[in-house]
Order: sequence, then C-alpha cells, then structure tokens
Amino acid sequence: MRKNIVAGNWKMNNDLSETETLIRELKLQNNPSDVEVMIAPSFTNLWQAFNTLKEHPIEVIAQNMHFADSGAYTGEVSAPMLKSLGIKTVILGHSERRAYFNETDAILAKKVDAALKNELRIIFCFGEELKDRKSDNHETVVGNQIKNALFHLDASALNSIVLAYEPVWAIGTGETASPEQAQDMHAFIRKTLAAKYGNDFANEVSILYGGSVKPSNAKEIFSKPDVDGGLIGGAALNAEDFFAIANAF
Ligand code: G2H
Repeated sequence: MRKNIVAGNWKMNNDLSETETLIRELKLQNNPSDVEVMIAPSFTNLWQAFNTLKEHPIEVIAQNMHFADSGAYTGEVSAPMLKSLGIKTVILGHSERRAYFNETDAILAKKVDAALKNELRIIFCFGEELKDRKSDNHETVVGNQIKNALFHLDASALNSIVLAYEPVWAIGTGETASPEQAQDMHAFIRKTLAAKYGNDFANEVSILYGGSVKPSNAKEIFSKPDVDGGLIGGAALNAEDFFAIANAF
C-alpha cells in the first residue's frame, strides 16, 4: 500500500556510542503519525539500534545484503541473518553500491529475489548520472535500471517494494533535483510500472526521492503528487534535521 516514508541512510557513519547518542536524540523528536520513519545504521550497530527502538515507531532497516542465504562470501551479510535480528526492510541498489562495489542490474535482480524469498521489504534505489541527464538519456537509463532488476517479478511482489529515485549528481553534493525534475521522473517511473503491471499496482507503489534532501527543501519536494517521501543521507545524521524532514509532508 502506498505510504509516506522517510528513511535515513546513515551510510558508513556512526560507531556504537555515536549510534546510541543519535538514537537517544531521535527518540526525543516528534514522530509524525502518518509517515513511516526508518533508519539504516551500519551492520555492526543494527542489533543495538533494533533493541533500543523495539517499542518505538522508528523502524530499523539494513543498508544492503548479499544474494546468497549463506556460504563462502567473506565479509558479507545475508537476508536470513538480517531476519534473525528482526529486520524487516533492506535498501538495495544504492548508487554507492553500484559505483564502488560493482553492483550491476543482474546482481541486484538476484538480491531482490533473495530479499523477497526471505520476506524482506525492499527499498530499491536507482538513478541516472549527470552525463545521462545532460544527454537527455535520464529516462532511458532509469527505465532500464527498473526493468533489468524488477520486471521478472509478478505484480504481487510490488507490495514488498518501495522505489527510491536518487539522481547520482544530487547525492551528497548539495545539488538537489528541482521539485519539478523529481516529479517528472517519478511520474515517468509510475508510467513505466503501469505499462508492465497496470495502473492499479503502479499507483500503490511508494516512490521516494533521494539526493541532498534537507529541512529547507523537503516540503516542496514532498508536495509533488508522485513523490511519497525521501531517502535521506547527510541530513539523517542530525536528529532535528531528520525529523524536520519527516514532518515536512
Ligand atoms: C543519497 C542520499 C541518501 P544525501 O545517497 O541515500 O544521501 O541525502 O546525503 O544526498
């Protein structure tokens, strides 16, 4: 079901004590009733974060996982391992995973299958690079990222998938897509889903925007009809900023 969602992607930030401090500060904030608020700390702090927030509406989610359930994959973490902690949602396909860890659409399709098999909800990220936008190829690139990783799925799988459009040129750069650019792309994404799965399914998918979302620009971005929230990086590391964004609908 389509929902408003604000998810904080902490990336490789915060050790255990910093995680505890930030969670303490997050718990003091005003939690909106009609928005799902999530945080994605690093793997080493998931268990602590999950337990500290057990009775709290903030959901603790994972930043990544491997496609195999277990095996000789040194340094990796699997879906069953996340599930065993009580984690219900995982981010897949973030542009930093694609760029620095060579995650291709084919690998991501396998990760998507593994997450669904293990009954995890997915926040599936994708987005074009600056060169794609400059050459007016941004819709083709985004359309292919979605098709290659998701279009082998049945429509019912869409119930477990949240999409996150993150133009690479806007990530951590201070540069944000304009609310109109975000809306245009989100409408294109919904149209792409509708062409494959029909309008009813496409209209039920939450599509988040990510890339330098801050308290000062969140309201305008979230006001767009096809934008259902945000995946927040830098601003998620400050409790007041993060909740200013979560309360910006
Ligand atoms: C995009 C976003 C969070 P930031 O990576 O996924 O980060 O808000 O810092 O651009």
